Amino acid sequence: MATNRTFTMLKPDAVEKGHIGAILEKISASGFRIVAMKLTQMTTADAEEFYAIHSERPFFPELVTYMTRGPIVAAILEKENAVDDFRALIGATNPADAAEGTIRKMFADSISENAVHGSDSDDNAAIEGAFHFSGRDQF
Ligand code: RTP
Ligand code: MG
Repeated sequence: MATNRTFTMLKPDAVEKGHIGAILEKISASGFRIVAMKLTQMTTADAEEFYAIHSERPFFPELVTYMTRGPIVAAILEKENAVDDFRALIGATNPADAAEGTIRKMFADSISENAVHGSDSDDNAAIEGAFHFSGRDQF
């Protein structure tokens, strides 16, 4: 597999609960290199654009409120097979279904507030990384 990139957000619930350090530790220990990273907060317009694919879903208003209620950590990560390996590391969308040892199993409480985002394809990783970071902020 070629070395490539994915995009993540540590979501407001994870930041509120003080889990930034523990989650980043797990990400680093799993072999991901941090290419870009910042603490930031999404506006309503940001969240509506970022999650536009879900705009017709019943949970969309709740998702936008959740994702904008406090700071997040946004980061671009690099590793062989980054997208698939990171989705495996975070676990299923619903932490109740997530495997033992995954980030969502360890740090998330519900399907709605599930601690972390991971891109679902190489194309989306590039789009989502560019949403949050200019080229000069990627290392
Ligand atoms: P993400 O995009 O954040 O990495 O999560 P995912 O691929 O595992 O799940 P996705 O289907 O893309 O859903 C995006 C986020 O919407 C919230 N959600 N709430 N209440 C619900 O039934 C529900 N379903 C999804 C979660 O925050 C989910 O991560
Ligand atoms: Mg998704």
